[in-house]
Amino acid sequence: MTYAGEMQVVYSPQHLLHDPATEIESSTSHSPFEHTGRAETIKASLLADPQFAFRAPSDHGVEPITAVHDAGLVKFLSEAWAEYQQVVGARREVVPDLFYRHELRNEMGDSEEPESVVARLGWWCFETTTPLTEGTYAAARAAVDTALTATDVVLGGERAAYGLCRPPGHHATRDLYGGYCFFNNAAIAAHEIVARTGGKVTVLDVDYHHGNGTQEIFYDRDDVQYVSLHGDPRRAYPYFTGHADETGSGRGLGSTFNVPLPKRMADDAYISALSTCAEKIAAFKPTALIVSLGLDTFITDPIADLAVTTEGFARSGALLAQLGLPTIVLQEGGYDVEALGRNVHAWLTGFSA
Ligand code: SP5
Ligand code: ZN
Repeated sequence: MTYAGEMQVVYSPQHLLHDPATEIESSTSHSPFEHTGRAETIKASLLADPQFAFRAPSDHGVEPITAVHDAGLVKFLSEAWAEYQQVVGARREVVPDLFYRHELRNEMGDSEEPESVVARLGWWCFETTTPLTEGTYAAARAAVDTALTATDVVLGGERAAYGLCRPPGHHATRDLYGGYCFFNNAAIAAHEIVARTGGKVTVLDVDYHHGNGTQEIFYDRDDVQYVSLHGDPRRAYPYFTGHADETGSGRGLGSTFNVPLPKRMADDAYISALSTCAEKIAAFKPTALIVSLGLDTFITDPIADLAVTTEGFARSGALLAQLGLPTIVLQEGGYDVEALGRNVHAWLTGFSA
């Protein structure tokens, strides 16, 4: 049976293979905010509604990833956990002890990628909250395949598709992983659409946190627009990017648009900011839209400070549907797990209504 407003959902149980037990954050080691239960509660919420048709991702290989990321990052993530077990000792999960910073070698020239796995962790990772577990690489590859399969669905003629990506992607840069992200699912999908169709693409990032990775990957390009609204980096992770004066460089000048938001912003003001973003998108005239859908703007999210409600998510989806673009919605953050399933459901249902 098919339903009028049916939407394809791409989901893979492979995400369960990325299962860190701890996160080092705020100078403490605690159970991770980003955990397997997040994707499982979203899955359960959408499965309960026959409007959503589930499918598994298909294998797209590594080439779409290396089109966006340094091949060295892919190689490192494929081998680091196992190598660490051999060299350092048996560990459930692996985090860097130190990070490479260019200032360590001021006036000495830049370093090459080191050989030690401990040093390579600090070469490819930028922070401490993103542990590698035994199955992290397989899960991250499946998240990319999830994004690319949702992309196939939309390039095949569907109005929209949702990729239940986990781990998320928008903090991963060309060369670095972190912020719970390994491969930048949305950026890989956006580049793939440009490569396959020659059309322009917009990535609209509504996660609470600025998508520093997506911005960095497309900063000098004029074929992919990056639009983000997020907690002001003067108070919010990732702190070093996402200010309003970051607008792109070279050919990409004007193709990046950041809207930093104040604390406790609620639905009406949020929807007004989102409308401004929709106008920017319409002016760019993309052929497709990718939404990096974070629900951590929610009023009771444990690691954020905005005040969007479930109704605000439904209104957000409805507003963006008015752009009339083929749309691929990809899961990013959202950590109030009790509410996460119904918030994703509200957003997607608002879009489809
Ligand atoms: C994909 C995504 O949403 N990544 C977010 C990564 C944020 N990680 C660090 C968050 C630090 C929050 N500190 C708030 C303390 C609340 N106890
Ligand atoms: Zn986030």
